[in-house]
Amino acid sequence: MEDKKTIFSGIQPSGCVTIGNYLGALRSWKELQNDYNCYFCVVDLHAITVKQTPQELRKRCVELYAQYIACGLDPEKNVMFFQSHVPAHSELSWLLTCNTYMGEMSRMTQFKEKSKKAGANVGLGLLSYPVLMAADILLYNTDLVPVGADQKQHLELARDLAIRFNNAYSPTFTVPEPYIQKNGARIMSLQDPLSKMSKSSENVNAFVSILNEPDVVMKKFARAVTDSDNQIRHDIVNKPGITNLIEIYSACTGKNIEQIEKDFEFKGYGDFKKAVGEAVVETIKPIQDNFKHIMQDKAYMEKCFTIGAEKASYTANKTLAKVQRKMGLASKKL
Ligand code: AQP
Repeated sequence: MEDKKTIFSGIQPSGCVTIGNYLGALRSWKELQNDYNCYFCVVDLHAITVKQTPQELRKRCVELYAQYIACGLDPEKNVMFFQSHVPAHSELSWLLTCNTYMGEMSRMTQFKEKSKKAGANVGLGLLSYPVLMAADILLYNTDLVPVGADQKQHLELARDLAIRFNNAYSPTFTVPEPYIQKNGARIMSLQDPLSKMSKSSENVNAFVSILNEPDVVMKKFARAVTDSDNQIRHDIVNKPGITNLIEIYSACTGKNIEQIEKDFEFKGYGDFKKAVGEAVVETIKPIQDNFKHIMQDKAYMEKCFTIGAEKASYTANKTLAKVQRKMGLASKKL
């Protein structure tokens, strides 16, 4: 196990996992667990950068942990835990914040986008959250971070902070590299195919959750925004809606784009949307069965996330202690 490279990744419990999170992230994490030392975290501290209802958030945290297991992540092979159960994340985040410049935070694209939605009262957490993400990664001597295009800028910050700290004090952090996923699809919103599918979207027809019932999935695909020429052709510029559906169908069935275009050459959008819906229903059905089963065994989950937090804390606290010492914080022994 020691010779393997380390991977850290997490999803925020800001909603139920979508087919975007699954096809773009979780499904490939499942492949990684055999070849890497993996830390899979439910990043609940990230979710509170926007307003949450406490009871709902608490419920979503547990459900997300269960969804990790339902999607095939094995708590015995990986370190799987809740971010808030390992206080070193918040502590390192502050220490790194003191080594971060305002300018590098305010130019983050995701901050600019999310703060527009937040209006006049933009929370400070929304600005500083990439530093928390850097802390998440750097605590575990992470070699590789699986990232989608939208997270590249944040990983770049984690690298910059690691290099800056290593140069200012002495070599401490492993500088993480992006892990480019093999079949990492980027799934777009069903209502606005120019924006990515997001679990926290206000329009429930914009995303398909992995726990949606079959009839709900079929309806959402039937309502998916497309264009009017009725040709099933992959063309990201002129036909983003149908292109997104082709990508989803391809990710679920394993068929390539040319094959799909050929199979549906003489069919209309109605038939294709039905086929995509069915392929998604079939893909998520085993996950839903697993999820129901896991949610009935709370004792098992509790055992898994307690052990996960213990293992994570062991490594995280070692890194944190090193950083505290190097920065000159008060010693516990004289
Ligand atoms: N639409 C997507 N297609 C492919 N991959 C996606 N990911 C997210 N959306 C898509 C990948 O899922 C992982 C976890 O993401 P996250 O929950 O930490 O944050 P996010 O990227 O902001 O995901 P959401 O669903 O859009 O959450 P909200 O609505 O809260 O902002 C990441 O690996 C991401 O690349």
